[in-house]
Parts: sequence; structure tokens; C-alpha cells
Amino acid sequence: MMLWRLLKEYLAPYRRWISFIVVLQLAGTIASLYLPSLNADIIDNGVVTGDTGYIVRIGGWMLAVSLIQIACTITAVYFGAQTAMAFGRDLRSQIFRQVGSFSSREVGRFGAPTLITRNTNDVQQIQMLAMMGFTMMIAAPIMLVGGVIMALREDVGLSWLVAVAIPILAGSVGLILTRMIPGFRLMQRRLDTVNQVLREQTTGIRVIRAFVREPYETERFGKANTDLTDVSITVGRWMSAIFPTVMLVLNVSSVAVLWFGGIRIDAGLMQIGALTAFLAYLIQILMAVMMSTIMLVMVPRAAVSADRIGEVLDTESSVVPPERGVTAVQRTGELEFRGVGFQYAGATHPVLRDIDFSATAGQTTAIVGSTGAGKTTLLNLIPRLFDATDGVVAVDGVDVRELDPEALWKRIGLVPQKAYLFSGTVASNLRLGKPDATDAEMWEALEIAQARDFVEDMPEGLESPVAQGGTNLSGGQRQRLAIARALIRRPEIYLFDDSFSALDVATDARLRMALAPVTAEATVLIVAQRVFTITDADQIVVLDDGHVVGLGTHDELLESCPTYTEIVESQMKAEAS
Ligand code: M5T
Ligand code: MG
Repeated sequence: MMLWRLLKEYLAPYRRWISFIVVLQLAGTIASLYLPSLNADIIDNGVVTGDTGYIVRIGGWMLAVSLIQIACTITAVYFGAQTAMAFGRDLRSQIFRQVGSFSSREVGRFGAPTLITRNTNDVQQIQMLAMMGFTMMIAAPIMLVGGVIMALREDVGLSWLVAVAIPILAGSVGLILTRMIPGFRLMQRRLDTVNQVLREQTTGIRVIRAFVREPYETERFGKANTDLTDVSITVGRWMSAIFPTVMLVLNVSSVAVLWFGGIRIDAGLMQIGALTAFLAYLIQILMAVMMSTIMLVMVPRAAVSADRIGEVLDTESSVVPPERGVTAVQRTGELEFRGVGFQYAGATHPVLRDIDFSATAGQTTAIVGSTGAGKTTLLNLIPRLFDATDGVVAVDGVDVRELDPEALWKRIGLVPQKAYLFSGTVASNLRLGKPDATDAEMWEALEIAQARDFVEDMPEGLESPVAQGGTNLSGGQRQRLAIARALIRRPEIYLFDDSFSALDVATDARLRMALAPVTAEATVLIVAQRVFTITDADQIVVLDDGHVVGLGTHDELLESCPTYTEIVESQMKAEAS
């Protein structure tokens, strides 16, 4: 069972603490079991005979035992909480690490919202179980067994009451709890939905406003929220029935003890002190039964969460780093696609088929094709954001899957189509490209990327804040920062995925001029929408529906490739009009 596996694995480092907690719980429970019998002694030997000295003596002893019990319990709870929280922390960081190793394919399969819920709320469920376990689960069985023994010692004649009360309590509480279990799985799923809707709305808030979808989105959130509330209420209703049921059983048993005990005392078979002690033990026993039952119901809930966490932990990234990655290679800057095919998980058709071409250092290779032709997918195969499902992508003659990932990424400067920036500052975003970049290097990269002007105009220059996703910048500014981020590491392979699309024609031209000397020695792949910007490329790859339909220079392609001619003509017409 996943829950068991997680607990065993992640509690292992805290074995010593746990033994300590068990000892404390044991001591505390024994102390609390001792108290009623001391009380009985006071009544039978002190109160009944009027021996004040005895009362004071045993009373003092009771006080001491109580203090021990309190101290043990407090310490046990303290360390129990510490251990449970440490357990949660470790589990969360492991999930985080696992998710970090996922390729886009796995992240896409789960979806970000559920990954977030799994790493927060689901971990919390198990953490709570561990916490309750440390504070109650250890005490409950000791209390149960000890209570029964002590009760029998006080009076065997009433022991049948214990035998009747335990199954009644366990049965009725258990019945209620089984009603609640189906609600738990539903609760986690609906929590996922609430997270998902909330996330979508906060990221898409501008679009929602622009299309006046607020009422609709509000309703959508309202529905998800109500669904979660409904199932929580159903679970809550059953939960609220537990306490009255317990009290009912407890009170009826107490009355029965007093009733039958009274008869036995009348008959001279039992002493008053023994009766009070017996009553106290019965209550302790029933409390232990209740605690165990509640624990038992937390188990299925935590098990649901454990399964959800286990799914994440057991998902292997489809992009696995090689066991012994090749780091030392003859650096030629050669980039090669050999019979490459790619199919997205769950897609019916491959997006790329039989891609064959190579690009060498000092060359600029342009990739053109209509939207959805597979240009971005093609580029993403090089830094292994995905792995080719067919054929080989090779850098310097080595399959990228055999290269050490760090070594591979160091050589690649990728400017993605959607320029994503991280929350922080301009400088912190540039340092993603090169952690030890100096201010001068940053300004130089910004200069080439034509971003110097606007960064200088920002109030704090390099230290100006950047919002998550770069939402406080314009699309063109974001693109230029993303270009600077890739430039600053001076890679050997540049991948520009439609990276100039948000720039006006003049800025685009200036940027390319500045870029040319920097990338002269490098292998450059440019995905372009505007054909006139890549007419001087060394070679142009024309993609259509995942196939290479043309390969050559601008002039060659005009002669031989109808698809290319079509693209050029359509853009010229647009220019003219
Ligand atoms: C090519 C499909 C998409 C399209 C084809 C990124 C992505 C794409 N696709 C998926 O099924 N899942 C995905 O996660 O793949 O997409 P592309 O490579 O992004 O095309 P492009 O870069 O040539 O297009 P564009 O618009 O950027 O010029 O059919 O459905
Ligand atoms: Mg694209």
C-alpha cells in the first residue's frame, strides 16, 4: 500500500525520535491508568475509615503521578508534531524534485493545478495522520489493554459491561465512518478543480476582462466551489454524528455501571472506591476505542492522498538523463536530424516525420512553415524538452540522449516562442543564462538584444522588478530580454523560435545586425514568420505538416519548392497592400 510505503520510507530518518515518543506515550498512559486505582484507595481506605493522614499521603502521590502524566504527554505531543512536520517537509521536497525532473510531457499529463494540490493538501493529509498517530495511536492500544486489565482488577463481576460497551461503540462509530470514506476521494478531486479554475482565471484575467467573461467565470468558480462545499458538508454531517454517538454510549454505560455496581455494593460484593475506579476505567477504555476508530478512518483518507502522491513519485520522466553522460566531445557545433519523428503523448498522428537535415557552425539555418507545421516541436527536441520518438537528434555527432544534460544545455541558447520571464529583477533573469554574469556582460547582452534603451529607462536599471511571467513588460520587451538571456551565456548553438515576431521591422533589422558578429562562429537555427528576414540564410528548411518539403537557399527554393514560393508570394502581397 502506498500510504504504508510513504510512511515507512519518509519516517525512517526519524526512527530515534519516534522511539522516544513511544516511550513517553507509554509512561504517560501508564500514569493515567494508575490514577483511578489510587483514587479508589483513597475512598476505600481513607474516606470510609476517616484516615486523614492516608488521604493526604495518597493524595500527594496522585498529584505527583498526574504531573508525570502531564509532562510525558506534553513532551510526546511536542516531538510528535515536530516529527510529523519534518515528515511533511521531506515528502514535499521529494515531490518537488520529482516534478522538477518531469519533461513537458509529464507535466502536461498531470496538469499544474493537481500537482500543486498533491504537493500541499495531499501531503497535509498524511502529515495529519502521522501527527495523530504520534499523539493518539500509540496511547490508544495501551490504554485499551491496560484499562481492561485494571478494570478487571477492580471488579470482575462488572466486566461483562466492558464486553458489551466496546463492540457497541466501535460498531456505531465505525458505521458512521465508512459513510464518510467515499467523500474523501471526491473532496480531493474537487479541490483540484477549484485550484484549476482559480489558476486559469488569475493567469487569464486580462483575456477574461477583455471578453467580458467575468460573470461566466464567476459562475464557473462558484460551481466548483459549491461542489467542494457540498461534499465537505456531507462528510461534515457524518462527522458531527460521531461525538453524540460516543457520548450516548459513554453515558448509558456509566448509568449501567452505577446501576449494577450499586446492586453489587448493596450485596457487599464491591466497595465504593472500586466502583468509581471501574467507572473511570470504562470511560478510558471507550475513549481509546473512539480514538482508534477515528484513526482508522483517517487511514483511508490519507491512503487516497498517498495514492495521488505515489502517482507523482512513480512517474518516470520520459526524458531520462543518461546514466553516464558523454561530456567530452569534439566540438564541431554540428547539429543533425536523422530520420526524426515525433508524436505527442495521446496524439493520433505524429507531428514530425522523417526530418533529415544538418546545420554546421558558422551557418544560419532558417525554418519556415505555416502555423502548426511543427517548427517549435522541432526546436524543442534539441535541448530535450521532449525526446524524439523516432530517429536521432545529434549534437557534435552524439545523440542528445547520450550527452550529459548539463553539458548539452550549456551549449544551447534557446529563445522560446513564448518568452517566459521569472519574477525577480532584470538582472536575476539574465543570470539564468549565466549565474556569474557581471553588470558589464549584462549590459553588453542587452545592447545586442536592443534592450539597453528600455532597461536604462526603467527606474532601477538592472535591478528593476520583473513580474512573474514578465507581465509588467511589453511583448517586445519580453522577447528582447529573453534574447539577452540566451546571448549572455555565449552558447555554441542558438535556437531562435520566432523570437523577433513582436519587434517592429526596424528593431528587428538592428537586432540582426548586432547579432551577426556574435553568432558568426555559432550554429544558428531561426524559426521565422517573415520570410524576407531570412532570405540571406545559408539554408532554409521548409516544413509542411511535419515534413521537410524543401531544403536550400532562398534562390534555390524559389526555383524548386512550390510551398516556399507560396509563402513568399503571400507575404509579398501582404506587403504591397
Ligand atoms: C505542431 C501540436 C499542435 C500542432 C503541432 C506544443 C504542442 C503542439 N502540439 C501538441 O499536440 N502538443 C503540444 O504541446 O503539434 O505544433 P508546433 O510545433 O508548436 O507548431 P509551430 O511552432 O510550427 O507553429 P507556430 O504557430 O508557432 O508557427 O498541430 O497541435
Ligand atoms: Mg511555434
